[in-house]
Amino acid sequence: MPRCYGKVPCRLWLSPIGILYLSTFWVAPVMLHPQCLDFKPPFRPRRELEYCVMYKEFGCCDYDKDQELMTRFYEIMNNVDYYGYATCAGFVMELLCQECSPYAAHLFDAEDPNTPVRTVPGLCPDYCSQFWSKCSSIIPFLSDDPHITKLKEDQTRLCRYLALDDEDYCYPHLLSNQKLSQNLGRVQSDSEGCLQLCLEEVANGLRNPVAMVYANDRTHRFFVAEQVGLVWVYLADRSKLERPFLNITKAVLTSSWEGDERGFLGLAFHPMFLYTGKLYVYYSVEVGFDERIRISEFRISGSDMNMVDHTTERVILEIDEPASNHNGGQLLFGHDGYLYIFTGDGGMAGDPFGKYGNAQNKSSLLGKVLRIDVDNNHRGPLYRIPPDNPFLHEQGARPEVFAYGVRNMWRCSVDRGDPFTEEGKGRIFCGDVGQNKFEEVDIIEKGRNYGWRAKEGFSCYDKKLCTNRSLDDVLPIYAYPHKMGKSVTGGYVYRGCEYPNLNGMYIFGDFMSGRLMSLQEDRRTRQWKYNEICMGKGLTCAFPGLINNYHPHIISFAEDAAGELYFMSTGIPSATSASGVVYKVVDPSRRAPPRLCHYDPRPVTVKSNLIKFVPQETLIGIDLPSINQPEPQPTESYDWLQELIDRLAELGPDPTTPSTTTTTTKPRRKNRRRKGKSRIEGVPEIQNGAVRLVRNDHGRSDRGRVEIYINGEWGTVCDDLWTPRNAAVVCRQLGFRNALKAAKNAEFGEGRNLRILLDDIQCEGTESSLLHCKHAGVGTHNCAHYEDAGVICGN
Ligand SMILES: *[C@@H]1O[C@H](CO)[C@@H](O)[C@H](O)[C@H]1NC(C)=O
Ligand SMILES: *[C@@H]1O[C@H](CO)[C@@H](O)[C@H](O)[C@H]1NC(C)=O
Ligand SMILES: *[C@@H]1O[C@H](CO)[C@@H](O)[C@H](O)[C@H]1NC(C)=O
Ligand SMILES: [Ca+2]
Repeated sequence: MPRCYGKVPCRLWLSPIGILYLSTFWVAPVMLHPQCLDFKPPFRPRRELEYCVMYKEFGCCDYDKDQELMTRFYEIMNNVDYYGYATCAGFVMELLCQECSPYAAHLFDAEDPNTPVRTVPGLCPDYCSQFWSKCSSIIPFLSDDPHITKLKEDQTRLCRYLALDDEDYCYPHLLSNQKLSQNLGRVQSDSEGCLQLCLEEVANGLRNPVAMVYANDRTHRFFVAEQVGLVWVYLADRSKLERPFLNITKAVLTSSWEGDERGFLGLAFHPMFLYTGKLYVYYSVEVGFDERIRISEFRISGSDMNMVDHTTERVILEIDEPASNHNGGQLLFGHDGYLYIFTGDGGMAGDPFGKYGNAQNKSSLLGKVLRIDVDNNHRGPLYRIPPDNPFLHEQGARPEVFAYGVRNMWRCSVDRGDPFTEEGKGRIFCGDVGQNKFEEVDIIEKGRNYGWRAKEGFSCYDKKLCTNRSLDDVLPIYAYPHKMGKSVTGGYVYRGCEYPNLNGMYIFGDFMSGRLMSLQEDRRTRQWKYNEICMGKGLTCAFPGLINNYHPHIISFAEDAAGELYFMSTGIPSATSASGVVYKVVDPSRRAPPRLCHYDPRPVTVKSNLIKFVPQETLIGIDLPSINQPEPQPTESYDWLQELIDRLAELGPDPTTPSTTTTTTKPRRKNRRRKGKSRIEGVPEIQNGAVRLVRNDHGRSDRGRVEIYINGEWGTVCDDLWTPRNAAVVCRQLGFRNALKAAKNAEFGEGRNLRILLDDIQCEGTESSLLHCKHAGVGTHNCAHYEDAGVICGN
């Protein structure tokens, strides 16, 4: 997990997301969006259209539909004589071909499922009267709508019936409507260049989902790993197997503390999994008194293809972790077939270990990209060193090292390359989490130095190392300052089939700010162009099944077997909170032509119960009834924003109607709803007595104000009678061995927006939580926040 320094920074998301919600609410431009009669975005047909050629570049018809319309045209025209043909053929063709218009759903009133779909597109009055005067005799052949048949003698009434409310959008006026035709088919962006995308919910109820991978065995299953050490199988239809694929919760070291970076962190299937049955996992363990990261190999069960044989674990590599943060966690197979392992620098702040830190020290496996060969390891060593590893012959260097100068790469991916030209194929992209100022995105190259701790992003961190001529580091392709986010989550270059506009776009995010971002390379200059990604405003995401909001803590990204892009985020970043959701990224402005992205999954034999997927999320901010509300001022206040968000959520459409424009309201409270309906049996929420360390500034995670969770709320602890023994209970609970200091007088800031929950605590030092020590009753105190207690922990 990326680092997250406790409550205060973890919660900052509410401001940016709140503003995002606000802008959907205040701006809410009721703009049309391109949509076909099948409720999906338009596309460029694969095969050239022969009839409705005006929509051959972009529209809603593929070749088959076009042929069908042409057949209909001839059927209709069979009923008229030569004169009728000469005057009406053009009209009939135009009317029929509007099914291919990118705005077909609008022209045929198909956007509102409460009204029947029109048989004739919405016509502008002038056009309608021309049509009527020349071709009224043809109307019965065009439409079987009894209403139209009835009105066909009455031009005024017929044309009123065929009109659309908004004259700019009727046929043919919409053709000359600049706003509708410009940028048609391209990703829409707002005035700030923020790309408007939408999401589809794919899975939910997950506890800190850290990874989602596929097995490369053509089953199109996806495997989602939770930080506690569980991996779940989902079938291509998104149903989930009740029995876990892998369960190593007993071995995995983690806690319920929000932002704990330890746990089950990574998972990679062998590229030839179908034949080898092998997969690799990366997790935190406690061995004696040491914390380590472990990379293990497992094999699939011989009798159940949806289950790992838990007896097959072989530990490939174990590395001591000097502190509980910065554990890296990415595993992946490169296109060279080798296993890449991304470790963190070992933790604390500023990579303090050794003379110049771990990351610059090639004798250490920490702060590195490692590369090993795990093929044919059934006999002999568990892994071999690839013969072209860069430091094989450098004295003192570990031969596993592939690249160095890494702080804590959180989420890396391999680019599949352009589907046609293969450009970019095999590149490895990573997000490297920063220290105090910058988050960065890197492309990993063999033998290179990624700069840490000499540099953080483009800037110097350790001045002395930074100015050393022999540093010879690679700069990031992009770095962003902490006002945009404080913990990068690396993503993927989109190479899927369904959304051609996104091809080549590197999409990534930030765990702390909830920001989604994109980079696109200018092929000429090789410069990477940045664009933020926003959720589509107004009606942009008003397609059935799409949503326009997500939980803010972006934990990880994923690609499915077909190359479509996903991300995972949660509302409460605790390994025990089942509020994680998997989202698929959708471009509402354009899709691939129908059937292009079709695949037939290899059958899966299922021996466990299947749990059908039930989406929980809804589109928000659409067609809000006008309400009288004072314009709110931006503020940091948690409760105020939460309330506004709740209120907006309550105005959202009822999730049970597939309506895109419905104004039905249904009360819902985001967090409450999620807590109430966790659908995984027996999932503990945060335990009573759980603690976390919080600092108002940005710093080490081994120290901070003590906050405790009791009966559904977080609160602070007073320092009356606060002793090293009390501190020891807290530190051990958080996975540290010792308490170095019992801090008093709000040394780590005041938790003013929380209640003071405990006072007069007296521990023996062996209790498992402060609740088990002597203390005044919960909530009973005679102290104030300037006495908030803190700790500094150590190992
Ligand atoms: C995982 O295994 C543990 C024992 O190691 C067991 O208590 C737990 O119920 C299992 N979880 C699931 C979801 O099967
Ligand atoms: C480099 O790392 C190794 C292994 O951890 C350690 O023994 C050595 O002292 C470090 N070197 C320096 C210069 O810090
Ligand atoms: C620069 O780095 C090299 C290699 O790490 C080291 O040998 C040298 O002493 C450094 N020079 C200075 C001036 O620190
Ligand atoms: Ca760097």
